[in-house]
Amino acid sequence: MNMTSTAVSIEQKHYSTCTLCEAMCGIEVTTINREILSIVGDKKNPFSEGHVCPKAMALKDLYDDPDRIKMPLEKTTSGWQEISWDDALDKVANGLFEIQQKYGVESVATYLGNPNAHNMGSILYGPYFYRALQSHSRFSATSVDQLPHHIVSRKLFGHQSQIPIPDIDRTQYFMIIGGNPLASNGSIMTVPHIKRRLKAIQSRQGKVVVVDPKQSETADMSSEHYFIKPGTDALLLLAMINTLFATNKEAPARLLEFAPQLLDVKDYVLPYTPHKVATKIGMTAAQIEQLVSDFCAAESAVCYGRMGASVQAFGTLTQYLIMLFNMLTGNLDKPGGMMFTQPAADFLPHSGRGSIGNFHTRVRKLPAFAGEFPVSALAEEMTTPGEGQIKAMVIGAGNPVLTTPNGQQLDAAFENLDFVVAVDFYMTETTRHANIILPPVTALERDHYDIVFHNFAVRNSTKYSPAIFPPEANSKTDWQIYLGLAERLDKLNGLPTDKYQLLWDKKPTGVVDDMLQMGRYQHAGKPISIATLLDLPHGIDLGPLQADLPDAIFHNDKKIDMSFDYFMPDLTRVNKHFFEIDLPDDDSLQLIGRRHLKTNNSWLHNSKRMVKGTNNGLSRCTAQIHPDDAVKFAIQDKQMINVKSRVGEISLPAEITHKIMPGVISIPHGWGHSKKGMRWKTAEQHAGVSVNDLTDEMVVDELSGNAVLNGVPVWIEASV
Ligand SMILES: Nc1nc2c(c(=O)[nH]1)N[C@H]1C(S)=C(S)[C@@H](COP(=O)(O)OP(=O)(O)OC[C@H]3O[C@@H](n4cnc5c(=O)[nH]c(N)nc54)[C@H](O)[C@@H]3O)O[C@H]1N2
Ligand SMILES: Nc1nc2c(c(=O)[nH]1)N[C@H]1C(S)=C(S)[C@@H](COP(=O)(O)OP(=O)(O)OC[C@H]3O[C@@H](n4cnc5c(=O)[nH]c(N)nc54)[C@H](O)[C@@H]3O)O[C@H]1N2
Ligand code: SF4
Ligand SMILES: [Mo]
Repeated sequence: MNMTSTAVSIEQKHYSTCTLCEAMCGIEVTTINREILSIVGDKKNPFSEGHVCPKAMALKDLYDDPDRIKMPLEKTTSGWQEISWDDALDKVANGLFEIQQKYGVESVATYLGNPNAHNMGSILYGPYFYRALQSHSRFSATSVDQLPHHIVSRKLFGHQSQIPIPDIDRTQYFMIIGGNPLASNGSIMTVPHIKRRLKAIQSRQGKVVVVDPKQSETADMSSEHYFIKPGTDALLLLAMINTLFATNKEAPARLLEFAPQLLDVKDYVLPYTPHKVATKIGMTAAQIEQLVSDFCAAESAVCYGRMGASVQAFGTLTQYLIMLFNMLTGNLDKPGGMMFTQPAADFLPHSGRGSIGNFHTRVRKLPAFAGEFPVSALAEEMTTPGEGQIKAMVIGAGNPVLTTPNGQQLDAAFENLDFVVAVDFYMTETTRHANIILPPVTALERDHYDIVFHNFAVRNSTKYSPAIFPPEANSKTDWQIYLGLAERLDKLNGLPTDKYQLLWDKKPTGVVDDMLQMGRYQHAGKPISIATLLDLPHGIDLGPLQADLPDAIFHNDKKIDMSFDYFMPDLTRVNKHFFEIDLPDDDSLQLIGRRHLKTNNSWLHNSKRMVKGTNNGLSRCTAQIHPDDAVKFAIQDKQMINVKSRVGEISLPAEITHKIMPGVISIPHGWGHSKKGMRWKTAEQHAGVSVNDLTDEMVVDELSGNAVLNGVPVWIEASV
């Protein structure tokens, strides 16, 4: 395409994929020259069939955003200065190298944020950079999120990413514990048009059952909703499994062949009768028994747990018990149950299976998983002197000041560092600490294949989306930034750099092409390749999920490793927490999180389209409390309240609603754009406050080191 100003303007349609959440919606993007005119759902996309949510248009807003950084910036005594890419990459590589020379390799740490998972360039070429850095000081958003799922899959099935997915289109009973897919559009369950699919379950006489301390949007449309006290899901699952055995409903069917010790679970769950746990969790014994009975009576059923179930004090045990419950009822690897996907480009054989606890953090001795430390330990690793202290950080696509526990502390800890680099196109609460910002292009300007999310999809499918614009002079993608830094670092370290030319030439797309051609699917008699997908721009449907045991198991003996020795000792902690310590009957509330359809963690608030709209005259950043608690603490609707925790205090408007369980308070994350020195004007006008100024970095799920963002004790009072 001729891009000069004298060129004739031609309107073009491109078929691409939205990368904002996990749903992988196909989009039709209409452009003229380098302008995006519109983004609508791609009706011919066989996977998403035209569905998009309001966020799809945010891709245009990101692309057009005048606040977006397009050239590298260096912080100088006279403010931020634009510098050339070569200069910036040289300065970053030299800066990191010098710190490592002075303080050792571990003194340079990295934090990877959520958007990396949606970015094939970062996934495939980012690792060359981490290897070149040679530092074990690695952190990511995994430990404020899905870490428990990885550990459970690593242990049971032998690979951290071999996570089974609800077979939503064929199930007759869908139990959702701590997920709100109507707002999140699904997570570890790539599923466009969730609402239609949940309704379809109900119209085929199936049930959608939600267990959540909030009557969420998903609970609103469910067949049944049960309130549960935050952080008590492990007890519910223990009692559900107890009931299975007590009523002789365990029916593992063919799974015993792959998990011969499965029925030994019985001994561990004996003490946890529904009567014993009922008041602790806020449900009745009869309700628990009925849930189990209904689940077992359904032709197919699946129990699925997400954020609310994972990012809490017993998140890892909860996810493990969820998997056991699915197995004991014969619903793993069965249509309508939890199933493994069969991706076309399978990265699992080419990626680390996930090492557990090989090393520990320096200060608090929290375990690493898959080479990453829990992010709850990041600030103390920056501020505690001694060998291995973090002196420099590279932040890639993350905003941990707003998204990780005790954000204020982390914000202050950044001031201690000698050198900070951010790979990001916004100047955020976190990236404002950088010495140099390296801004990549936005999603639609780079080639895209969903390496991760095709693996978690509710149907097998494949699709490749080339960048909708040719690269602009002076623009770089994430992978070009990472590879440029890796090559420079290897050179500085005196290591051979011959491999790089091959990598530059191959590009991440070439790697995906290899994976596709090595894969299990053919199209028109030939292995699927990038060329096939370029000819079929809407993608290819590869059918429903297939039974995949024992092939899906990565352990050498092709058996599911029950790993009782690893998970069950955590029952001691459960007993202590719930049954041995008399909790003082204080006035604390339990803090939980929530998402809104028009947010994406911390970074879509600079789109006017995403922040506009009213919530009864309130911003979206409110504290939802039950009317009983409003009376107890003399709080009026919309009144400003102070919310305090061990680590901090925030003030925000109260929103009084019956939709929240008494004793619980719900505050969304990703807000709090009121610090000095950011450059996102719209976000700053809709600042809100950061709930992670309340969450506590010292309280973790001890089995995994995962943060506890749900079930945090807080105290409230009306602001004076
Ligand atoms: N209290 C509470 N806290 C939470 C949660 C919660 O439920 N409650 N949820 C947690 C969860 S699940 C997650 S995943 C984390 C997310 O936590 P983070 O990943 O730390 O934060 P994000 O807000 O996703 O920030 C993403 C950053 O990446 C930048 N970015 C976007 N696209 C790209 C790109 O293509 N390349 C590059 N280089 N940068 C890009 C954005 O500008 C933004 O600055 O938050 C967690 N925090
Ligand atoms: N619109 C939008 N979509 C998103 C995101 C976003 O920020 N905005 N973020 C994306 C990311 S990074 C992720 S990880 C996914 C997350 O997707 P989901 O896992 O669906 O997360 P949430 O929407 O936060 O829903 C969590 C639910 O758990 C409930 N809950 C809280 N504590 C507990 C508890 O102790 N027990 C139980 N049973 N329930 C509890 C909450 O009330 C809430 O309804 O969403 C993704 N999609
Ligand atoms: S549901 Fe997710 S993938 Fe689909 S349009 Fe919305 S943000 Fe994009
Ligand atoms: Mo997440």
